[in-house]
Amino acid sequence: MSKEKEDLFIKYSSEIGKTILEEAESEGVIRCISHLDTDGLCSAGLASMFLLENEVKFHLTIIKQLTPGALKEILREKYRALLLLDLGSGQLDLLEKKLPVDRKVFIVDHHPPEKERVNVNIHQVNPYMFGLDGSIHLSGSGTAYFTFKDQLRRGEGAEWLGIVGAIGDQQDKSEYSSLSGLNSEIVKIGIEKGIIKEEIDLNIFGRFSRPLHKALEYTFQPYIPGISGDEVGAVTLLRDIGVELKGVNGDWRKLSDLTDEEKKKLTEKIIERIMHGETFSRPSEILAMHYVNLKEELNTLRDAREFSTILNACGKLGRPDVGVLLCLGVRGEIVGEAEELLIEYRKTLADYLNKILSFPNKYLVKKEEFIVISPKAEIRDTLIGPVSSILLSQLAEKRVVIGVSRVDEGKLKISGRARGDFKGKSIDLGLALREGAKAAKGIGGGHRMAAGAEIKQNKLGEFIKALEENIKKQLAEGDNGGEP
Ligand SMILES: [Mn+2]
Repeated sequence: MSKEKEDLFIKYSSEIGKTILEEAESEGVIRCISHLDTDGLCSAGLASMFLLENEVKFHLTIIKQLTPGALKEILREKYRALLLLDLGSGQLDLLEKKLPVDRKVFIVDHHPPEKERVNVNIHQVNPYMFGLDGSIHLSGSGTAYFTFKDQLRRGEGAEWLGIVGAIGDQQDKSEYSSLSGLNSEIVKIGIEKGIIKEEIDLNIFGRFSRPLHKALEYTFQPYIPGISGDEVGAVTLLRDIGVELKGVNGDWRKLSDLTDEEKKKLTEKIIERIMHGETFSRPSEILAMHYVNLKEELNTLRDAREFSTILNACGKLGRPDVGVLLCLGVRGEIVGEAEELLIEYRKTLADYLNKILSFPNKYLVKKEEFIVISPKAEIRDTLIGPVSSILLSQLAEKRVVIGVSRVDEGKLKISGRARGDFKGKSIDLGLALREGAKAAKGIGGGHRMAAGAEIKQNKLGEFIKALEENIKKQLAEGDNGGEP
């Protein structure tokens, strides 16, 4: 049944891709707008690849959100064809209201569409239109992949970008953190073409690229007590189990340099630590499905999770241009810039976490079902999402973390993260944030496990109250035989 839906989606997306190309060619240029996260950057990379290979001019901008203000500015320009990537489906009302009759918009997105029918100048590709779940089975870049793939002449690395985008949006929710649905269809095509390899290995960042003790120190998902964020702890653990830190040539050893025997010992030790620690991480999280780009020569860019993190750092630190160039296969100096951004990004996240966890009474507000990071923590708005994610992975007792960050104009940006399953139940955080934001006269929504909102600063109390009510309501309904 779902196969049929998938086939219909694939056929439809390819048709829209053809229409986009025809429109862009007849206009001579197309205006592209994409979202500032890994998935958005991969989507932008795929769209750029599609337009470059077909020799169509385009003007690309990466934005945080399609707000009324942002749309107004875009529509002030003279471009008549617009291509929205990894955004737009949640702003259909706004687009319909504001779009002049002589403009056409193409939306290639995977967020839940605001409504089914749209006016004739708005063309939308979205897995939800075919009953497919855009929160786990296909990302924005996956949607872009199916939209553009039949119009690509070379399409080198197109599958890779579809996969990295899905990883960036945390759609790796199947066994061993693997991809599913149409995402795994992209993986299959990549494997057939000989550019992608799947492998199950320790779930550690920097398998090919980082000294092992450093890689362990930087692993936060799963959170390993005494090792995550603790270089000395990581070195001690390796010494204890007799793993040499340096190889015979004097270079730091990486996870990929370990013998099977060493890897086995390390895995056992890590599982032991997790089981005895008071974190939520499950021992099974220590293994993960890894997606490897066989055509990539650089170790730092070969693993999909690592590539995704680098792109994320580029976006979050204000250099989406570096990210898009990486997606397009540009190497050389750009790689150095990206690696510096990653270092800065990790350091900033670690500093924030340190700050929050050192003064929990000052920066965290504990509610029955969730925990709030107070705006007093002064976390940069582009980093509040990742900080919430990491905090959730470290707090055993909570199902939801709500991060609140101040932005300009007296507004608050809210970024929530929820566990898929907690004490046998799950909630829809997108719905909860939408309801919370509604009560606070703001906007909100998103996916089940990751969602966001924007409200005025003086409305935080009302927002939290409505959010709490909605979460409790969802949990109560879950008792009555609703979705587990
Ligand atoms: Mn996305």
